[in-house]
Amino acid sequence: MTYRKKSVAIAATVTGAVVALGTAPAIGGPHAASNLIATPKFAVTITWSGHGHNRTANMVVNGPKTVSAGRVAISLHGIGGEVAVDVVRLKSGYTYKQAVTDFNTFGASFGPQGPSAAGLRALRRVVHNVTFFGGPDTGSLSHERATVVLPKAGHYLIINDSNQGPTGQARKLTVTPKVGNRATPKTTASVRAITAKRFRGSLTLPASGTIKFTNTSTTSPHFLVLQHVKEGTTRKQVITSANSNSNGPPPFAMTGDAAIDVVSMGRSMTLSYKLPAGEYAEMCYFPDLQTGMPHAAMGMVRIVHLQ
Ligand SMILES: [Cu+2]
Repeated sequence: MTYRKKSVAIAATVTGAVVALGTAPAIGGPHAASNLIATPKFAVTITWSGHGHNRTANMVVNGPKTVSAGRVAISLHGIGGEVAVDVVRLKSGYTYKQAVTDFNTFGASFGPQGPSAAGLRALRRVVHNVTFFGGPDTGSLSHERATVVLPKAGHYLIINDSNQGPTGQARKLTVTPKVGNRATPKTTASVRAITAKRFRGSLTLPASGTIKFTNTSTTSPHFLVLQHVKEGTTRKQVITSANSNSNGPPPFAMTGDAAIDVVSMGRSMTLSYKLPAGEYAEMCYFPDLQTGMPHAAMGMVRIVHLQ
């Protein structure tokens, strides 16, 4: 049972101006197969070791140091617990170290009344300075595959986001201008996160297959947790649980969850996974930029079925 309240997944985004530059991510254009170039592949293994406060997750990335702009594939293997990666780009003048500090400042600022004003400013600094292109989060699984789109040339980072937030470990990735088209993975369901902090899209998702996740919000990054729940569990029950302070798993939680790490506004990715069939709650725990409240507690929960 790995029901977790992800109140502090790292956030980030980009200014509207930069979003506007992103041409539509390669969504199934009719390209002749002969025009397609190979999709760069990264095999990422993250291993947990140690105990208690000394528990650390170490990331090893196998893959190219330089790729041309476009879609890249990430296969993620987690050993010893849930692991996550995200591909990010930082605004000039802002470092990954600053992002980690700001994120931890936000997380440490919670008191009985929620995060402090300084903590919320730190959260908004992260969101303002980091674009999250997404990545896989294994949840209860040990393997997941994802594809993310790196839209243009620049310096990117593959970050180890396994600690319910950034661990500080990152691998540099240089992206050169686009040189050709790459295949778009076949997906059989789609999930959209919208500005109103709700999920839209397919009500039936594959139990074993590939889904497309798009953040169409204009105001906030989002992520997606697919949590297996008992058949008949209502959206209201899940929202009530997200608002409670109890730490144990709620009575409706069942074994099996998979997740997508933070995705900035206007970005899209695919996730491939294998989970038990049944009823699931789609949830986002990204913190509200004004209050720090996790989106799920504000109603960002949707009931779907995997089959
Ligand atoms: Cu959200």
